[in-house]
Amino acid sequence: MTATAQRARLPVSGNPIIDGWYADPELHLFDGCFWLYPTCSKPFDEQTTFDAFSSPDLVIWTRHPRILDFADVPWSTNRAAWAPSCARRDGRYYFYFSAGDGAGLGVAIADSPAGPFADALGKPLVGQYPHGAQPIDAHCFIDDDGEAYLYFGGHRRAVVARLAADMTSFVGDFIDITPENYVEGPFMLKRGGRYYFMWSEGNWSTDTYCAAYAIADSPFGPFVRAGTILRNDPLIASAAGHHSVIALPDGDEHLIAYHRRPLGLSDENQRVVCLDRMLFNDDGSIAPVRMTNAGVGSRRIGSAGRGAGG
Ligand code: FUB
Repeated sequence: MTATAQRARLPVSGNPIIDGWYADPELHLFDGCFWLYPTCSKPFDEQTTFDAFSSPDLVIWTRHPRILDFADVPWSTNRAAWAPSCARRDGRYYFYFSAGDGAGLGVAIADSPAGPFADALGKPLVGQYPHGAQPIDAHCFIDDDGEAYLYFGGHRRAVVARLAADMTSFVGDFIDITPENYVEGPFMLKRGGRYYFMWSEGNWSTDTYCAAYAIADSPFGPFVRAGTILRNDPLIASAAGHHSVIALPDGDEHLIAYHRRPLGLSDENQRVVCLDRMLFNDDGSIAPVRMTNAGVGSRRIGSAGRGAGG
């Protein structure tokens, strides 16, 4: 029985949640539908497109192929399509993506979360290495007051800048927010008025990969490393990292989407996308995530339900 067929029989997502090699998932809830934006995990020169996935319940996922194709993004160098981030503002969808292993971060726009996305600028949104941060792994965070921020950075440096209302330019300077041990994959979650900044550490192609976090009172930090939230489990999977988190509406339940390498495999691109619960301790700290094979329970959120990025 295929993984897809097995999932269809069960009221749980199962892990991995989708078939195929994918990594760096960013999970959203738009109008009651879950949307997943991952990297196609394959050799850099073959990474020329992005796929998205949608689900009404976290169990059955529909693939939306080629929501952005580097054939339509000439400055991309047509390789290394990595780690996208999607944000909605005023009914339009903004898709931030890495191109060319340092060629730049781009932004593309669509009227639907399924795309097709069109490159907005005809050039990188970020083409330099501010404070030494490689322009990869963008994450767009929209605060409760409507202000939008773009976090990004590889090569062990993280930066953030405020996005202008057009979502395709910046207001002010890039600020170096690099926490201890930071490598790549930044993500921001706001809970209880506090800013939980998260990132990946180690080497994504080995067992050293993991994810950690810090808490601050401002989206600009300062971010002091508070602990590890996701790491290998020799009984479940290795090289777990590069995650995103959504808060489900009506409660304080959080789901973490991340990639990991199935046990017994060693090719760096053999990465699969998984979902598990992320729990907070009473003092507001994040409990280490327990990776599972079952994943999370089926959820249906009414179309009024709006989660992260909604
Ligand atoms: O998937 C390509 C790269 O691997 C990402 O940009 C990194 O964060 C790492 O997950």
